[in-house]
Amino acid sequence: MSTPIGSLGSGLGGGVELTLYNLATEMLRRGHQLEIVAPQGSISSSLPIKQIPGELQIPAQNQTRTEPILIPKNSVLANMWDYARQVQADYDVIVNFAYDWLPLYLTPFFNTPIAHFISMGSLIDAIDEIIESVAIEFPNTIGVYTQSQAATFSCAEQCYCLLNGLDLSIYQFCPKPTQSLAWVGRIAPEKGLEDAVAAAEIIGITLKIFGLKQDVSYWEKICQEYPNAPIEYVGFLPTVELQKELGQCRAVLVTPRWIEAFGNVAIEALACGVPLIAYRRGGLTEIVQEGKTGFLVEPDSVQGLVEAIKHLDEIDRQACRQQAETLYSLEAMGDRTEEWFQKILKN
Ligand code: HBI
Repeated sequence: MSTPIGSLGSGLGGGVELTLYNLATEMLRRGHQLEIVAPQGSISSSLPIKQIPGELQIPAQNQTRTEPILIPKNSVLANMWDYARQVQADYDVIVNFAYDWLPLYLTPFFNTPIAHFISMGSLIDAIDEIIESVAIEFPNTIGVYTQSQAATFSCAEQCYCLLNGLDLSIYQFCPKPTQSLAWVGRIAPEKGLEDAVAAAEIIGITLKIFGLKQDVSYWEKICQEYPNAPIEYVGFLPTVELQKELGQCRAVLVTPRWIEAFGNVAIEALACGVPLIAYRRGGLTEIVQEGKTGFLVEPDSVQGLVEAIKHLDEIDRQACRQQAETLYSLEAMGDRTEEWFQKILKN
């Protein structure tokens, strides 16, 4: 059951689109049958998709914490779950990828068990409340990316950590990098790009910037504030091109201002053998293996970034690729997911 904020392939669903796509691919490879239920316009060459019409849901991160739950007329979310109600007997488990109140509220009304994949930390009180009550009434049914994301809810101990998974065959290991550093992500204030630019200016190493200029005024402010910084805006690249460019970099700087549930960019970098220099914040604290595959830095400390860059030669790039293969392959993610489903079906 996909996210109701956009059709699959639109990118509106962010990281959770990738997680759903990778998990579905891996489950099919393992011989499971499945159908993806998603908003009208969702496309996929290889996956069975049931498209549902209706009004998209508002992104939860655009709402305030105390805002009431809003369901539009002809809600695609409601239509998706009415379809699920009708076909539920055909399935052993229903997997919910929506970060929304309705699917969680509907859990007791369904006969087929529902596995909820919660894709962000705590954002809205009414959603926190329903997550916590489902976690208690239906043990093991709340899945998250990381412990630090789970810790933003009161039911942290009841959450099952799935981490994330990538198709590693797309990512080529690069043993010999250029001198450049990298920063990857949506160019928006919560991603803290200005710190990476400031660090690049202090240390005098080129910083290659990959990603969508989502907030242009934010980008322009950085260019005005650091006119002499050695930065190169590469743009938003599709995965195959991104990994080729990213792999050539000495390290990637990950500077989130908010608790990121996971860090897709971080595991993509590891998959290419690129060490991580990241703020000690959110999911990144469970990805970076200190001193082995990168360095965790005091949050919001530009000096901390500069210090870490000076120690980069201590990191073995092969160890970075190895961590991705051990923890973030589709097989590893598939194992964790099957284990999760088994736990739920044993309830
Ligand atoms: N907001 N209401 C709502 N529902 C979602 O499923 C949702 C969202 N905001 C962001 C989002 N999903 C995903 O892009 C992130 O969880 C990755």
